[in-house]
Amino acid sequence: MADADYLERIPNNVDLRENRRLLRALEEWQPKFLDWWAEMGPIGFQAKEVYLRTAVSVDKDGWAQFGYVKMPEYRWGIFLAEPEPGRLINFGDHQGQPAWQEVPGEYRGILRRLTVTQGDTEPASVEQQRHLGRTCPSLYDLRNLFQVNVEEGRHLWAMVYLLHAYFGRDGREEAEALLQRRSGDRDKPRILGAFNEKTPDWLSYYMFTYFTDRDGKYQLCALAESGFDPLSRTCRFMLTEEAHHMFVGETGIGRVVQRTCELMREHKTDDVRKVGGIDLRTLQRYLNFHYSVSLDLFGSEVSTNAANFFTGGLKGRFEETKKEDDHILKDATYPVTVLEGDRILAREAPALTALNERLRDDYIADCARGVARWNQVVKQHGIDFELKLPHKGFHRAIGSFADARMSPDARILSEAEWDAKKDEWLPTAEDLAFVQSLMQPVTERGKFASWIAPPARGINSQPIDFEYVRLDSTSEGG
Ligand code: BYC
Repeated sequence: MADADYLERIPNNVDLRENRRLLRALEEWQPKFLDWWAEMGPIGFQAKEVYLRTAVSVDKDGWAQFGYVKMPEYRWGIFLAEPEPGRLINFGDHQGQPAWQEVPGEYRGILRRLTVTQGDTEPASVEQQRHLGRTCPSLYDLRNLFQVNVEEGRHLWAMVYLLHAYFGRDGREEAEALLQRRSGDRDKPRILGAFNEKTPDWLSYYMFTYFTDRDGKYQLCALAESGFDPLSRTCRFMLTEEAHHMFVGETGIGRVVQRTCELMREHKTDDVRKVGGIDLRTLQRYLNFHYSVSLDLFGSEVSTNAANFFTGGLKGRFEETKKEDDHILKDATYPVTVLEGDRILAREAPALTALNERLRDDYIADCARGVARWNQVVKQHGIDFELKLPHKGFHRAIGSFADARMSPDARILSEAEWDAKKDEWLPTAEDLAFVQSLMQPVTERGKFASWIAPPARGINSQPIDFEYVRLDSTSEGG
């Protein structure tokens, strides 16, 4: 195992120096990545010093270092978790065989597709968030946004490394294409639905980092089980960074809930819009939207792709090795929620084809835990309101519920009923305009916008009023 080579042009712990061909290929890709970052990365602030965490090794303690960095100078590197000597394939038809260090020929196509699909989400999210810096609610939040952005950039590097190192010419072409697709572009959109949606305001951003980044966690956990060892090790290290992204989402929404409740109490009103807050019903509508588009990211309830990924040993279940079954699942079943006519039924399906649904169910249970924590805040303020996850069939575009019209509490509706009610359940143009009207930048140290409470603590033990972004570090406009 090579030590982390932090001083190289491309920091890495994969011994790049010893593999001249790969090094050259990645060094050719690097300026294209930087061009993409300049064109599609955060607008403004590129010349400002930001207090960022950079991955410098894969040690559990001390894998990152904090310091002021200008984003284009961030050390995007390639880091894989330490290899586990003697690691085996733990599930599917190849169970018990040594994990693959090279791509098995028979799975080349599927593995490439999985790698590309994962890789595509990373630049997509940076593109979606590129306008947000200008309306930040505080320097603390601005820094967190940029931290997430540069790390998504690093996650793109992680997938591009795999494509270049293991998939030859096809891989190099895919790596180019990852820089050419654009979130929301009609002609060359990003691959998965949620990554073509807009993230127009900071409430959407927190919802995205809570719900959509959490899909990232579950997909990465499933890929970390892969029998293709380089993919597994890459995903394991990405998960260490991913935790912060979900923290930004959970605490972000929690702070909005907190502020809203404070305003409700202080002004004795539910209508906190008048006093510069975001009312709980609007929060619920945003939640409904982001949760439902994130549920789509798990694919159809019944999927032969998912069965093939598993049987081939390429993508496992969440916490595969902790499960006590045969890890082959040929005889097992799993209850899948589907729509038949206008009835919602739980049907036992073959466990192999139900793997998307199973991962989605693990994800739903995790989402519910954060919602319960936000509801605690509401309760502590003595307010009678509960945020809820809608039914998993609500507002879906993929799978059994894709063509259905359904209320959040799972009533099947006619088109006319849906049209009459949908504005109660999903953000309206007016909601978006109102939230947008609150998005006035707050960049004074230690100050926060009216609609969000300060965090409980700062980053890396720094005080809350720390200068997380040095806005006067150059003369470039913000
Ligand atoms: N939108 O059998 P099906 C993250 C396609 S997020 C559009 O139902 P399958 C991050 C599907 O591709 C994690 N298309 O599903 C978060 C297939 O197309 P083809 C990203 C969709 O294949 C925040 C067809 O429908 N990682 O890291 O079992 C910030 C039938 O597919 C969608 C991964 O997703 C959709 N929502 O599973 C930054 C892991 N859903 O083949 C980053 C890698 C399905 O007919 N990807 N389709 O052309 C996978 O494991 C699988 O591709 C999926 C879909 C789970 C996405």
